[in-house]
Amino acid sequence: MSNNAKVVLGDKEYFKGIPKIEFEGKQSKNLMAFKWYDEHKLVAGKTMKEHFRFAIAYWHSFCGTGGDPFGPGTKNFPWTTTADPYQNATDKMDAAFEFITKIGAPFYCFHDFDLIEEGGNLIESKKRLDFITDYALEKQKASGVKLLWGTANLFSNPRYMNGAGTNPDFEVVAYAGAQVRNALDATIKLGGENYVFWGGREGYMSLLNTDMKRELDNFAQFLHLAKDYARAQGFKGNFFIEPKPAEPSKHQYDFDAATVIGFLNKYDLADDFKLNLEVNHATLAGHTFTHELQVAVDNNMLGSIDANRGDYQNGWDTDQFPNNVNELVEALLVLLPAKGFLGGGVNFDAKTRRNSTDLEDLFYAHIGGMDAFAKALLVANDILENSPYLSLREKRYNSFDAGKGKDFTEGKLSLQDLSEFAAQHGEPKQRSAQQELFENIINQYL
Ligand code: XLS
Ligand code: NI
Ligand code: NI
Repeated sequence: MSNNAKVVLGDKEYFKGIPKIEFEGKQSKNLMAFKWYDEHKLVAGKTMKEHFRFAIAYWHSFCGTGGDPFGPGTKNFPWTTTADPYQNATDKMDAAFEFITKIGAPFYCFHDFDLIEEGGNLIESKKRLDFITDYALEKQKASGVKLLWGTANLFSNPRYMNGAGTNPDFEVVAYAGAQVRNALDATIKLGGENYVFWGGREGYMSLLNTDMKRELDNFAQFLHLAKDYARAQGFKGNFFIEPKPAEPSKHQYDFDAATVIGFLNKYDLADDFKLNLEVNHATLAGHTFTHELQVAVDNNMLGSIDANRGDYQNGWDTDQFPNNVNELVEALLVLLPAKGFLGGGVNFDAKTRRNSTDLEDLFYAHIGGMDAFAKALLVANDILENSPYLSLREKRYNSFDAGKGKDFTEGKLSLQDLSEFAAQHGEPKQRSAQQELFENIINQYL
């Protein structure tokens, strides 16, 4: 069955010769087709489309031309050809919606100034955003593509070099507030389902010149103002904080899932704010992605994910497209039983390599990422439904299911009771954790 997306073009076709990408199955040799991602396929009661809610990241796919500290961009995007920011923004949006509808993703995500270049002052910036969001509204209507989340870029402009909401200077905090207000307006206008805060400069380069407590208190205050404003405008979606331990700052306050959950609870923000977890941010924090997912799920805080992967030999956010099915199976073994995201989906916060310079590469990258998730979903579901995986894990805890173990769980025992029990039973019998057996189950179902 063909996917539902309707290809929406502007005045011209940017990805010429590339048709709408269809599901053709594993036996297909067509490189421009899905082998595993069939948006209609039902898995554990939901279609693949509903499970993932895939979103395309505006910044990487349509803005980033591949510049790095050692050289300029390499990608000659045919939609950034004029000096007029308005024309550029319109062309870029035509290209974006052409791509999004050809790949068949139901959602997209943006930073305010991915859509259109920031103006010289707040008034001009607001005017530009009003213009481009009018156009985005038309494009969304024509295509059925929806906005998964919007956000404000509070890290690129030099004014934010010392932070935005955590800046030691109130003038900068206020400016950031104005920018967030406009980004919230844009998100709400476009029916955005969520709103993200990622704090690349909300942290420090040196603790010597930093009053961490004051910055965190201010940050919480800032988030409260943003939330109150959006709620007053009728925004019903979730706010997400996206943890990352470092880069560009030496230390970022939203270090990892556990740190952010502690922060949200401390400052009374946990009802409105959930987490947007990114794979490569987890690994930078010294965790597996699965660990971060589990922390979020266990705290009922899993809002959304930014899909990508890091490089195990590099210590930074390489934002490569996901392709490791084995690791994704482990992630889905956490996600599937959790029954989905709190409002979010799977956003490809990933970029093609600097030397992947063909327009086709953007398609291969997303096809690969979507297929990897789809295949992992099938495997994870098979494991959960047909293997002894869950029961083996439960069995490790069965001493708490009855008798004194159960009494302990229910708070019925004292430390004195534990002593008596231990005295009666003596040295506990050794019980294997069977790690290799658990690992084998994944390979068996791959
Ligand atoms: C950067 C972040 C960023 C957020 C949105 O590392 O992943 O892209 O997702 O601001
Ligand atoms: Ni991200
Ligand atoms: Ni990132």
